[in-house]
Amino acid sequence: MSRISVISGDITSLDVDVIVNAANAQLQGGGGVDGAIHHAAGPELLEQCSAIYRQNGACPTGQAVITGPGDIPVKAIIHAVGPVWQGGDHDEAGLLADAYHNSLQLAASHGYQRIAFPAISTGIYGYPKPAAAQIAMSTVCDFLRNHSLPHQVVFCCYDQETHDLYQHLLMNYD
Ligand code: AR6
Repeated sequence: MSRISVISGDITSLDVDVIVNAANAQLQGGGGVDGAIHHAAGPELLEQCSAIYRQNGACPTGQAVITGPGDIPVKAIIHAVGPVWQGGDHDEAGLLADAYHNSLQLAASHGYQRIAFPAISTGIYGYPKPAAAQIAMSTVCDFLRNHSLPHQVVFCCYDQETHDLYQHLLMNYD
């Protein structure tokens, strides 16, 4: 699937239109990629997130909201809330797929061409990396088959294991 690429690195330094954050339901920043994004974006991002939280309340698991980019040189940031891994029988797979699908939907509705995802839920939220990679890849491939936007999806991997998992899956989708 030529519209998908897999790279290693820090999602805050990519040349894309929109980056996805692995956020928490309160949109209040945290550790992992969320911490890196808030650190790079500066205090304006937290203000925007707090305003959304004040207006809408918590962002349900599997849903996503969009903000401006603060100081990060992209057009927008999508904050998606992935599931906390609880053993697999709490609809974690469906909710993780929803987080990817709803992020893609938001990006498409704003006309964005290039989007980058981190491996949502696979850090602090404890989702097993191989299963999460499979869901990420199949959800994105299904979406791209049916939509012209976003045109390009980048899976931004922060560790070698995640990179190898995505690379292997991508070869099987070609
Ligand atoms: N660029 C790309 N990927 C990264 C970066 C980065 N700069 N930093 C970490 N990762 P996590 P979660 C990878 O824990 O599991 C926060 O506190 C990381 O190696 O960031 O969805 C939120 O506020 C892993 O592969 O997100 C929530 O409370 C992936 O990003 C909670 O953590 C996701 O790991 C969300 O947990």
